[in-house]
Amino acid sequence: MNLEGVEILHISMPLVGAFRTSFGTEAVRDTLLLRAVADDAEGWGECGASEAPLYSGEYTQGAADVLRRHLIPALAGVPDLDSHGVAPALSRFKENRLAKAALETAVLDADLKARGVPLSHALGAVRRSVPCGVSVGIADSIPVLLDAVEEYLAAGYLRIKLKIEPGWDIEPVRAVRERFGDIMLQVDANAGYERGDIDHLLALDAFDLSLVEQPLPMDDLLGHAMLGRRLAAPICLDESIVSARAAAAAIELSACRIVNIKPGRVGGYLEARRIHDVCVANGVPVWCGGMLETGVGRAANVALAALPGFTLPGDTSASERYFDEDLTEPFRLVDGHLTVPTGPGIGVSPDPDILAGVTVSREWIPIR
Ligand code: OSB
Ligand code: MG
Repeated sequence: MNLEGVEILHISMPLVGAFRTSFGTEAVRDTLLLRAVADDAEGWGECGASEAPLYSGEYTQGAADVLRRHLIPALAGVPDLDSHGVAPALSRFKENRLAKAALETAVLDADLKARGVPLSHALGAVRRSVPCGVSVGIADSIPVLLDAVEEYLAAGYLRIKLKIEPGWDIEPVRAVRERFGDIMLQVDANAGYERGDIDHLLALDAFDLSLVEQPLPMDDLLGHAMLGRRLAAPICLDESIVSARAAAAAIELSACRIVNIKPGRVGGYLEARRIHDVCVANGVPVWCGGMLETGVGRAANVALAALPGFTLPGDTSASERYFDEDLTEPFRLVDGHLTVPTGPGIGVSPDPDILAGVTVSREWIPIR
């Protein structure tokens, strides 16, 4: 493909409700969209970064900076560039996976749109719709939490994930289990605990959880293995799994029995696919995580979630769980599922008028 340049759009979209996790509260989706322009098509990629570096070391303005100074210019002069050439062209730059993923996805979308191939098909999807869960933030009180969970169950979500942190764990989980009975229930600590909390975390085993996501720091695979020897619920890793190599190591070390695959966190959909393959080969179930994406990122996540190893419901929730007005045709929950887009590439593009209304700034980076 002949790539002419990439536009960096900084967007700001209010969330329908503030989303609180152990690392902070997000009330606005503040991130980047990238528009890759080739001579025969254009493609879109959404960055997983937020305004502050709280989930990982990346943040929106930092991602914009590394993209404009280093990553986008590095695509110049790559012979016969296609989506598979993006990661190798960027590999000498360390880390910055959320930024790299956004760029690779924009190029991949342009490439697939030019060839008329849906992303789901390119990745090897086997499903037309995917089962969906919902991630429920830390609430001000248990009654407020129970109301939120009740609403999501009424909407049809197939499993509930509760965000936990020290001081908001056993009691909210107990309250949800007692009130709603035999639902599929899991928790996510976003690395909010330490090894000294292991005895405390074992109390979660009273509630028949489907999994406990990333209780310990991202670099503590050994701690997760130690906890995993004592906890009955399977440990699922999110932040720790930054690559297929990390996934293979975590599995070999028994640091997890389930993996949350977030394409942004691992540098893109092609690496996400490799992690899926590593997990399938080892009998490890995977599910698709989320970063509060707009319809642009959601479309691609839903395509990934249609691969055969994604046997658990993902954090691929409907548009209305995040935004009053999404950038694309809204994703709607039907019997607890979202439909996999069938159009070329990611199958969607942002509505130009809606996009204009949420765009804070835009910058064109030519590739010469
Ligand atoms: O840890 O899975 C996480 C959102 C932002 C950052 C990290 C996480 C999350 C979520 C929400 O849990 C997932 C979603 O609905 O997009
Ligand atoms: Mg998580």
